[in-house]
Amino acid sequence: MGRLPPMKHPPRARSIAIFSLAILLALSSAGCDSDGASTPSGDVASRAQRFLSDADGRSLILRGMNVSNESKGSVGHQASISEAEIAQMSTEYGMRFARHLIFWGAVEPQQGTFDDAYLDAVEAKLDLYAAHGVRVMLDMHQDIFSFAPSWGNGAPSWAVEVALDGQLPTVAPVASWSNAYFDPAVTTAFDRFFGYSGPYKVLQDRYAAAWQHVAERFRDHPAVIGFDIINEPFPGSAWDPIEIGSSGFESSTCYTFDQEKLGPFYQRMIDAIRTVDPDHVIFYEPRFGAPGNGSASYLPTLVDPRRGEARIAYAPHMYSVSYEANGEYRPWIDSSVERFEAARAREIRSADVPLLIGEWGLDQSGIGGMYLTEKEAESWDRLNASWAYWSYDPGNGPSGGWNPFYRTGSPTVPLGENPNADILVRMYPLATAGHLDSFQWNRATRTFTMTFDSVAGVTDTQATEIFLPDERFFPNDYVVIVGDPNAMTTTTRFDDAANVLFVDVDATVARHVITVSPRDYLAP
Ligand code: IDC
Repeated sequence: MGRLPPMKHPPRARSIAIFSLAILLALSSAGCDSDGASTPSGDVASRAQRFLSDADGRSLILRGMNVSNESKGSVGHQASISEAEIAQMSTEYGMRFARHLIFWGAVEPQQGTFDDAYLDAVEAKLDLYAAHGVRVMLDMHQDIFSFAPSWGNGAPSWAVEVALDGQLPTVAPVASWSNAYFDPAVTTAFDRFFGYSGPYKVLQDRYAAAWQHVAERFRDHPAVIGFDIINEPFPGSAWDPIEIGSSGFESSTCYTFDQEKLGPFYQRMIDAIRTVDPDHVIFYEPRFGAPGNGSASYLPTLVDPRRGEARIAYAPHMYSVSYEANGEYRPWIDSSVERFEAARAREIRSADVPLLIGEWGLDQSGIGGMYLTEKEAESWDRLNASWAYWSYDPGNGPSGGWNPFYRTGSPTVPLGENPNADILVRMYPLATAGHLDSFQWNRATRTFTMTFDSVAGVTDTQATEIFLPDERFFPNDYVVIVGDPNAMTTTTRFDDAANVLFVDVDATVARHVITVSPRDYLAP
């Protein structure tokens, strides 16, 4: 064990690497167990977890916010997040990722006509993210299918007219926004969108064209790492209410929806995007509904037609139905977090894709809100998941419902913190120079631990970067312990301006353990 004091170094220039996925399959037994016996083909348990990675081959964990809910209804559908806010989010809170909302209805307001002024404004925001080391996934958002009057957001009104044979029906007001999915017009629009047949084929064909336009426009932008094909695809008339609360069952009508409608839709979109952009990561989500509360997704494995290894990643959402309905915690909510964790772990193993929780969040003011927030955050750490919290809308003030941050009006410290910020701001490995095995942030003891394995060509040339807001977590200093047998060759340096700890380990050692703790906790 070697104990290394933190060393202060001048900030290192940060650049956004061109994104690539490293091949990180377990090299060990390749089809054989330790006795040399063959394991059944398709056994994915022995496969190492796949991560998003940077151009240097380091495993990335992306953490940040959905930006933003307000753009659903703001003028020009733009987010108001400022450069000062982005800067504070990145350096002070470690939010170096944005799931940035865009909308089909804003991209293609008239059939066949793209609004490039809209995309210019999106690009201006992307420039700000890039300047502050924030990576971005563009999310083609929708709720309740469309921007058509009284519907929700997403598709242009013309698409509703196509889906409903020239009509533009209104959607009846509902107590809770997502109940509008069950409006007959909305259900029919989704059936026809995902049905991909007859005169309704044009819906997916135009959606693909819109994605091609967006991908072509932003494929060279340094902030952009990938594209989230569609937000929360609703199964339409295949919706199965019995599934909620279960782990999922294959006789559900949603099984057929996933297999025969949603899977082929995703494959069509992947194939379309790949004609203009071979490199960015394409993210897909399970259907809206039960999977978000812990049930299985039945999606087929998607194929990436690009040359080289696949760059497809999984971006599911988690919202406890019970907490949403009751506005407070109930003990059985724990089991939906556990089912969610198990289902997602199984699905990423079987599809062999990286995991990013694209949305999660709740109203912290309900009883048990903080407890549930922490329960989920710890689950994401156990899954080695990237995430984006819902959402970045810092307008609600210090008592603010879901928001961890609110606007103070100060130009120097533009954001103030709500109580849940204390859970959302965590230590985590930004980039691991090797294959990440596990990591954990213990808020009570302020102790961070990570374990990773050496990867040739990465561990020997790159440093591991850990988000470490030293003044926030360690007012009395901290201690870094690198648990390599040969720790004398380990060096650390700390970028004070960026709040990043760099650790160089000895690449000849197979496995590395790094612990960061308060100095007075470990070294009195
Ligand atoms: C919610 C917003 C809310 C808005 C509603 C409909 O918080 O103000 O009225 O959308 O546009 C999702 C959606 C996401 C939701 C979020 C929280 O992807 O758009 O935002 N949520 O309800 N799925 C499950 C939850």
